[in-house]
Amino acid sequence: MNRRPPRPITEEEIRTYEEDGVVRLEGMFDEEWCERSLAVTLRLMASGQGRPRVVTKPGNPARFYGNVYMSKFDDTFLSLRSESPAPEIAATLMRVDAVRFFYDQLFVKEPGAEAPTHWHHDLPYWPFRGNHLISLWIALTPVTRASSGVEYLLGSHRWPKFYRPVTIDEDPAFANPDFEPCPDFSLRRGEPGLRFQSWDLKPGDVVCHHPLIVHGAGGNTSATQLRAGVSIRYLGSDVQWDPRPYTIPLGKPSGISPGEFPADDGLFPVIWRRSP
Ligand SMILES: O=C(O)CCC(=O)C(=O)O
Repeated sequence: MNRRPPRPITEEEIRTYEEDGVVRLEGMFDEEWCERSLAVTLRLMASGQGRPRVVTKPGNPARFYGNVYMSKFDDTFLSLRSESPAPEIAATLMRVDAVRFFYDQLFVKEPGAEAPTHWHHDLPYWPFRGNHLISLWIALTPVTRASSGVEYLLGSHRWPKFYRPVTIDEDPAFANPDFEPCPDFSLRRGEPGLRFQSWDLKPGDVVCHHPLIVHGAGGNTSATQLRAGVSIRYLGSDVQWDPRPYTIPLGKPSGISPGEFPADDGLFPVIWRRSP
């Protein structure tokens, strides 16, 4: 299994990430990473282990399945977060010399699963402020728009917006009434200024996105193709602890006050440093 990106990330790719809020990098994770991670994913879906969230629509058993913190109990996901190319890619795109792990999350849509991924951006779910939070959505299966490829609104990470979080199962524990609901941008295609982007992906491709880029996805309209991705989230250096209500319950970083960098090596371990 490859530990480093198979080629250097280019300055142009870093600038694309900065300007658009998202960049797709092809072929970053080898077949063994994808096969092993997918095998564990299927086992978790069958066993119910972890903190699954599952959404189906009436009369259709096909699931939109999510899980979080798999690396806390599974060795494959532990190595994927720490010993794969992922942390180096994160550090390079954020232009930082070290990254801390935040959490990992599975997003799987079985063939025919109708539930959409509601349009949202990620930062309102998290007890942080800052720019150095990045998600690497690693494709474990082939992905197309038809099989629910995630769509991104390019440049939306610079909008002056902070939309109300909405989980896949619309958990009210996240529905912060202080924030406006995120519009359903799929109804606004063709509107000037909205630049939609999604990619067909092969296993091992990765889409890296900024915490404020607005994104969403339709259901999986393929009758045969499972769509599975794992999002690994990392922190860089400008992040500030911002314990707002309605954010994910992480525990409190020890000895950290609001506004400070969350330097808690237990909760957010440093897992990658640039070699001198
Ligand atoms: O895979 C999906 O449907 C959603 C992914 C997502 O929202 C994320 O990675 O932040």
